[in-house]
Amino acid sequence: MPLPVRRKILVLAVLVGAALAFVAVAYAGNGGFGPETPHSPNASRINSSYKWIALFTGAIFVIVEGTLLWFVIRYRRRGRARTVEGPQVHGATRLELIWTAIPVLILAAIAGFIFYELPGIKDVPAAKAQGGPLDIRIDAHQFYWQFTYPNGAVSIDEMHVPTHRVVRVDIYSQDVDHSWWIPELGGKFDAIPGRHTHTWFQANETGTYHGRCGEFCGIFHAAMKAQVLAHSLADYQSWVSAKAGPDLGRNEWVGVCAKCHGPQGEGDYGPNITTNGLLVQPAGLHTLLVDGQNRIKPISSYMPPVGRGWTDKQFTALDLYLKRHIYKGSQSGG
Ligand code: HEC
Ligand SMILES: [Cu+2]
Repeated sequence: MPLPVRRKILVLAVLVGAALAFVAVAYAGNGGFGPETPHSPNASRINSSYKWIALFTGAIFVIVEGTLLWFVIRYRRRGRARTVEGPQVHGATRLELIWTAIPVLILAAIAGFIFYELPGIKDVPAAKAQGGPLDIRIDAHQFYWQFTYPNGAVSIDEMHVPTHRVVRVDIYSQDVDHSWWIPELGGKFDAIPGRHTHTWFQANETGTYHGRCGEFCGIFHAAMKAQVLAHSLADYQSWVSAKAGPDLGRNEWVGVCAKCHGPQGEGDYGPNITTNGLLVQPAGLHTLLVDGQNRIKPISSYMPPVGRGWTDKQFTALDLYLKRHIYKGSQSGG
């Protein structure tokens, strides 16, 4: 014997609950249902593809859920006994043809659109008028991004670029899989050890574009934030030729070591290193940075090979910074 249900209250509660759930999603801080506003031609093509697909999936959602609701109401029990069977229907050739043909057409429309947009997403524009793309090398490391500019300048976690310039990025990994992703500037590209991937973007206005590593890569994966700072051409040029060099040591400390050893080297996930003589013994330190280390068990105290692929200039800049600002022991090195 089914319990008497206060139907109206139930229906009302479900409707109010559903409405609240949608409101929460619409106001969520992630920008709601849609992707970020694009600021690069490839990103806006990805965005149009998203909208084109959303059009069909949205319509299908409304039709399917609408029909479901309609059937639930139209064919409700109306006091019939629970054991009574409904009419048995066999075959409906015309309906079956329709619901096969329509999805085929939808898939063709989606595939056609994507193939039309793809070259504009994937292919790096020749940018002849600009003298070719600006090439920046990306090295993904546990747990930071390293950017190398055509003049040899290096920055960590922050990429500086001029606006309105095609930037080609060549992506490498020095250890495990990572993934380069600045949503406002285009799609996601994996950094795979032993392989080389590339993508591009062209920032349409000055500003800061945020991204983060899109592939879980270890304990400090969440600290692998990347920022693209788009400047005017003059600001970019003065940064890359004059500012990048003097800031290198500090940026390496902040972007690489401080994430694990604390802002002053006082210790955090990694040990306190302020009085560790290695900080002022370049040769030993370089071996540690290139090989990584895991003396203190368990494996959770692993120091990755964070300096793999570094140039002499990078090591020198770090050595100088450590000596001046971090090392607190006696200068003999203990
Ligand atoms: C992902 C976290 C992480 C990062 C990044 C990191 N370290 Fe470490 N570091 C550790 C851990 C963990 C240990 C302890 C390793 C062990 O088990 O021996 C350590 C150990 C050390 C030691 C002591 C080694 C010894 O044998 O006495 C020094 C010196 C050091 N790190 C310097 C640095 C410097 C300089 C940087 C930046 C270039 C850096 N670390 C970046 C986690 C990190
Ligand atoms: Cu990563």
